[in-house]
Amino acid sequence: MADQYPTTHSEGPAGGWSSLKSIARIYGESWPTPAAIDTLRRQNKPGGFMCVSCAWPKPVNYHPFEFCENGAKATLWDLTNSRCTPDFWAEHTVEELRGWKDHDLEMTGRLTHPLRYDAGTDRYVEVTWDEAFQHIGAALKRLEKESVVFYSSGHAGLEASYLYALLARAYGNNNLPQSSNMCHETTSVGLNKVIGSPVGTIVWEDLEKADAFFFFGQNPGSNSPRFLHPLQEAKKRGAKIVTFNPIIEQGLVSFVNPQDPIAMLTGHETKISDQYLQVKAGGDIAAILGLCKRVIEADDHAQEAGTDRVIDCDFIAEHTTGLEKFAAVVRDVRWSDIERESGLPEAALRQAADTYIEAKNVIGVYGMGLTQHAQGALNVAMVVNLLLLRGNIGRKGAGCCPVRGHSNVQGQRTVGIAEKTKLIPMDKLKTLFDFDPPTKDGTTIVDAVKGLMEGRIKGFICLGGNLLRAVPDQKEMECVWAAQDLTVMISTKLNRSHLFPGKEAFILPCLSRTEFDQQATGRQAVTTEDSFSHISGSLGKRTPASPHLKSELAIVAGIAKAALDPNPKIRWDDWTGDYGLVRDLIEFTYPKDFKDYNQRLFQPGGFYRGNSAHDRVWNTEEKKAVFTTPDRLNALSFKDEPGRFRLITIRSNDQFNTTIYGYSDRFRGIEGTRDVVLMCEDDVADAGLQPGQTVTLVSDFGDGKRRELGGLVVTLHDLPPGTIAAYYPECNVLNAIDHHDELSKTPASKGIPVRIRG
Ligand SMILES: Nc1nc2c(c(=O)[nH]1)N[C@H]1C(S)=C(S)[C@@H](COP(=O)(O)OP(=O)(O)OC[C@H]3O[C@@H](n4cnc5c(=O)[nH]c(N)nc54)[C@H](O)[C@@H]3O)O[C@H]1N2
Ligand SMILES: Nc1nc2c(c(=O)[nH]1)N[C@H]1C(S)=C(S)[C@@H](COP(=O)(O)OP(=O)(O)OC[C@H]3O[C@@H](n4cnc5c(=O)[nH]c(N)nc54)[C@H](O)[C@@H]3O)O[C@H]1N2
Ligand SMILES: [Mo]
Repeated sequence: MADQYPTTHSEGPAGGWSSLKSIARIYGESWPTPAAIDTLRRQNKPGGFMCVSCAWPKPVNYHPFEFCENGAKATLWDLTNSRCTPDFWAEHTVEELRGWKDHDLEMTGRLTHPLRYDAGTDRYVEVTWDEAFQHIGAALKRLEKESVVFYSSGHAGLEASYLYALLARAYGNNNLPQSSNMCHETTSVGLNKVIGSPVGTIVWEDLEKADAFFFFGQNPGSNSPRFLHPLQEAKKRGAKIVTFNPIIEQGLVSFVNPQDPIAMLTGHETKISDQYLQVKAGGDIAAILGLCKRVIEADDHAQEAGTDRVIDCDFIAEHTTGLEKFAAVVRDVRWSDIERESGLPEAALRQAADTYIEAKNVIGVYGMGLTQHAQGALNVAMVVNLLLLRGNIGRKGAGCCPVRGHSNVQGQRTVGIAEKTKLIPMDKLKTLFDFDPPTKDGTTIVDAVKGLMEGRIKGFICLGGNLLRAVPDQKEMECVWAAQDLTVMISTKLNRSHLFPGKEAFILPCLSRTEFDQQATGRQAVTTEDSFSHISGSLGKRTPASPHLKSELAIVAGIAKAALDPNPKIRWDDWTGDYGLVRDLIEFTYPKDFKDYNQRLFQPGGFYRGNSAHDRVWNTEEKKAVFTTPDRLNALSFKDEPGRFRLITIRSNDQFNTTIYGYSDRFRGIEGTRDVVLMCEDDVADAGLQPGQTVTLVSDFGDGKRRELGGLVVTLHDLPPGTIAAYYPECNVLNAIDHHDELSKTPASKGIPVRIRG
């Protein structure tokens, strides 16, 4: 019977031939010349360009093709033959385009000309760069300084990002939220709180020395596929992998390396996870408590028996604080409570804990499955608790590995894109540029959206991204976004955020990192920082998609010149002509991180800017690594009730965030549609539904606002009862802007309370 139902199946191991087929589909669709392959060959290599997709590091000993399915798609997507020219707007009004799907908007191709919105005809029309800058400058001068937000998605390189942050501060505010406010802000705040470092602590060599990897809510097969290579190597030398994830993700089950000809011919797959624990959405606090309970119990037994201790007593005494209080709670908590809250049996947790104990060096990996919860920071602190017990931070082969999203999302924060003033060396800015930087903290994304809703925010500049589609309360956002005085989108492709223009609205098309960037002093390189804090130069070689494009840096400089009063210390033209001068400024501002920056641009694998926790220096308030005592057993902001589900919003491997490449989520066996809600068989039956039935999800956040998403086909999937899943960004109409991590304000996109209407 079951096979008559719409149900999902996995299409074999991650990677392999289907990965190449999937790349070939994009390749065939959008870039039919062999030169594209040459571009891929240079991806992530010294002297080549750094991937436009995710922030996974670039190894020193790279593969002949150092890219993955995901990165290849992102590159080819940028290199498309299609163009969204001014002619396109002759045929379509903005109103009409609002009915288009994300995929179809992006398929119009690369944006070619600067555009201004014309309300009379409801179309974008061509403008010159000069006109665009003058209008934007004049509007910024008219607006109150606090009412403008300077958003950036993690695409732009370090040089443009540094100048963008300078633009905001010279203009007069610190309103510099970034995509990480919806992503790893939980790490920037939560990890920093407990180990004094806002970023992961491991480097490439640690991957090669780890004996076990514990994965919590990160999906390397889809989102950082090059991670599968070191994992495969790790498995070959006998390392163990334990995974906590409500969904069985194919990339965490098995992998065929598409760059290994023998594996490709023999179909030899590497089994990835030794143990896969389908934790309930939001159940990781209880699950990790279970692991810690077993570790403490084993240590108590060792003490009684007089054998070797299980916890690392020397490390704990010298480097940590708070163990006693934490251990007391761990001893007290009942297995029955842990089982109920995590959805995992005691025996399975004990087995996982034994793997943890047996491994000398352990890396804790995590992603959005931990960060995007109401108690995301506590989730992160729990991973750190587990690692600290056996000294697994700041030692070779061990550490904490949050896997970042956009290619330069981490680096943008490093060079000043931050709303929190305490993170910025304002004195250095004052010395360098002779102005008084604003002292008030700026807005997070959540605060910016609330500011829009309350009418306080009146102008938005977006350096990349598709903010309207990425944030909660999307329907309301569409109205309040369009009510602004000024919207400026610096973009490569058309997206939904362009379709709700403010009173004055501009789309400014920029170069992609794959493209040749020619300026007054010659060809320019840009730099990015990866998840392991390594910085690499990137040189684009392709002919730009249109002769009218400008680099992101040049666009930022153009806006700044028009919006700010002249200042002899702020030399926008010189900097635009020579990005090396901007790198000098960055080195002056952050001397420890960027020593000899211009000389080390093309160091293989990138140059390391260091990490205090990696060296066991703890920049926390306590000057120690902190054990956090949890005050609750799950990461949700609501209780279970009959008929209420925990909705996970998921990404397919055929999308990069709001960019939808196609409708094939082949790892999960979902083809041809994204309009599905994945549920387990018991939940479907208990809710009185039928597989294949079309349903509406209704938010159960309880603030009285109506939030619904209809047209979703009930599809059977292997999930823990009570946990259901549907795609991001479509589901963002269901989440509330007030539903976010308590500490960092990262929207809680992985545990949205919903009901189902048949
Ligand atoms: N192909 C592709 N690559 C990408 C992106 C993309 O959209 N597409 N996006 C990029 C960006 S910006 C980012 S931030 C990263 C995101 O990469 P990831 O951090 O991997 O993010 P997600 O895929 O959203 O979620 C990760 C996993 O969390 C699991 N999960 C959900 N809820 C829970 C929970 O409560 N507990 C646990 N243990 N697991 C849970 C989900 O089943 C999913 O497998 O990827 C980057 N790379
Ligand atoms: N429900 C739910 N919501 C989520 C998430 C989730 O898991 N669930 N994930 C969150 C996460 S992790 C993130 S990071 C955000 C993503 O949020 P954003 O970063 O705002 O969104 P993207 O989809 O990455 O932005 C895509 C657009 O960026 C532009 N672009 C692409 N390349 C470039 C470039 O090189 N330069 C410039 N200037 N523009 C470029 C293109 O115009 C493209 O349309 O969404 C968040 N929202
Ligand atoms: Mo992200």
